[in-house]
Amino acid sequence: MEQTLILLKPDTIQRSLSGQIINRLEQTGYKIIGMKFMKLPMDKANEHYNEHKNKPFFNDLVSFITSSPIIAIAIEGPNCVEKIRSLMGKTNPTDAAPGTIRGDFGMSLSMNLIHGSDSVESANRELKIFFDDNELYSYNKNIDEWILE
Ligand code: IDP
Ligand code: MG
Repeated sequence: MEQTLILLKPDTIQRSLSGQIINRLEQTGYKIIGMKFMKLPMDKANEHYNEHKNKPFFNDLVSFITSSPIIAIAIEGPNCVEKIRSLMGKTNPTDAAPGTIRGDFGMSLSMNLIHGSDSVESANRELKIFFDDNELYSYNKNIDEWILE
């Protein structure tokens, strides 16, 4: 069973879109196993976006993600890393397909609403930045027998 990290970025909270986006994540049947509302400290932002540290947009990216609160969400379910990425849509909302979160709600590359881990390895690394082990919950939902094979 895979797990992945999602961040609802500052623009999502500022635009009051958290509920609509969480609804899209939940209605897939994937299980929320952790969730935190937080203002991301600079050191965690640097660690999270470490792979981009040499890119020209790195400073703007870190400034943006630390500028206002975010919601960090841990999700669990089969193939959730890839599936959540496809639900999010392409990085630049102007390229993202209608029906995707970025395609439906976004217009700007820097304010593209949501982060999702891009591989199982990234997910495992990123989840540790945002959640301690005892902040991720394993639990059953009776409805799962109608969702999971
Ligand atoms: P992803 O969020 O779809 O995984 P990444 O390439 O990992 O995309 O980039 C991380 C974030 O950095 C993007 O979501 C976007 O907000 C921002 N970003 C990516 N490329 C650019 C760019 O060329 N200019 C400005 N911001 C960018
Ligand atoms: Mg990425």
